[in-house]
Amino acid sequence: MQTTRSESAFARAQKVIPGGVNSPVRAFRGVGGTPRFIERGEGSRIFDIDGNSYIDYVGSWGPLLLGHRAPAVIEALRAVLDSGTSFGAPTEREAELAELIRQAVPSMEMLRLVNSGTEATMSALRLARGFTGRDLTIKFEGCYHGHVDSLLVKAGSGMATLGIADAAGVPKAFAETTLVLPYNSIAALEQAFKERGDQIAAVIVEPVVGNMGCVPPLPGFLEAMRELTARHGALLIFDEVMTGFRVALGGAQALFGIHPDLSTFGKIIGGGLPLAAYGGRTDIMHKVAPLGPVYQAGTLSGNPLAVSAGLAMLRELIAHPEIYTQLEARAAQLTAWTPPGVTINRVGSMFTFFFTESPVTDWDTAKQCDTARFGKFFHHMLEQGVYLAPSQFEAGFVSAAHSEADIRATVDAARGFF
Ligand code: HOZ
Repeated sequence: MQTTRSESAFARAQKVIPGGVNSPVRAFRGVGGTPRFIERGEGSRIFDIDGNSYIDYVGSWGPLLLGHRAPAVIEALRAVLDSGTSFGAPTEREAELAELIRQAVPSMEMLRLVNSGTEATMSALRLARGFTGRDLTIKFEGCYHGHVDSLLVKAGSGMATLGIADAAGVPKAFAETTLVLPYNSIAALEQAFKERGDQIAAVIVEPVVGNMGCVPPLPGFLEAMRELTARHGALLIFDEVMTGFRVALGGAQALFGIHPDLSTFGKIIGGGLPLAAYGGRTDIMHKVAPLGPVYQAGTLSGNPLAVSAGLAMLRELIAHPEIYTQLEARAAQLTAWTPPGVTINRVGSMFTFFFTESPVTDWDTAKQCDTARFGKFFHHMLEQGVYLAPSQFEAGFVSAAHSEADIRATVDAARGFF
């Protein structure tokens, strides 16, 4: 496979951008080698600048549920370009997008649009503190909620990939406001609430983890979290940046029947453009400025391009619920075999091939994986024209653009490794 143009693009980028990339996992440090520089995408495929094509299971890290250049999204973007790119003043379509999100996710009684998942979780957390008058947050080891100072403690995604336990630059006092517990441990949650229940503002969780690879909640875990937070006057925040509109139209909260107080969304709701949201109970959202004292703002929030792409995406998903049946079928086809020495986790169209024989239910079990062997598998797949996330600790995503033939080709390529 020819990679000379990617190699020189990477060398050039490394001189002006840290690691040559604008988000760490893209640098291939978790698997070695040269990141492929991408020229374009179409449907289920991406094409690099050397002319290689790949079946893509990254999908821009989740947003592209309909695949690359979904016609509805591209048409909406073409149309909005004729009216301008940003006004810093309200537009009608922002309320329309908020209404569609609320229609699909009833716990989002009111919401605020922001630009990234990090912004959404940062704002939700500040709001939880402002509402409860408490400072502590519980998060779970291996969960990643963006690069929010106080949440960069034992975080997943790039932190796990690069082996950074606690990020430099985070004031100790901020990190100390976060209690980190093992994912899926009801006992640890009960203990934390027993000891400090009256100081805990919120529990924030990826209801299905995507950022240590795909790790589903064990039965009863989310239910216990809901019960304990309610009993102690703490808020439950579901970080659905990855799972929202992916594991079900109504997100993980619909799949598991849990009603959080606040939620964060991103990725899919922006249709591949920078857009995210936080929201939830009306009485809590009334604390956000200008209604209340919790301040949060943004010049590009509600940006016309991003909102138009998001609207087009959500209208498609709401009009075609059969997309979720197809996603389930394709992802099941992809994971309906047991490679030796591998445990496959999957929830809907999110999946991970963990290079361990033991079940993966939390960070302790995820980190037992043979990451060197994963790296070999990753490069084998790349050579075969399949683009997986370049880290053992990230989820893969099936899109509605993946055909049965794509999945068959992927399984055939993977079988060739074992
Ligand atoms: N942290 C993101 C996925 N969990 C990766 C973002 C990116 O590299 O674009």
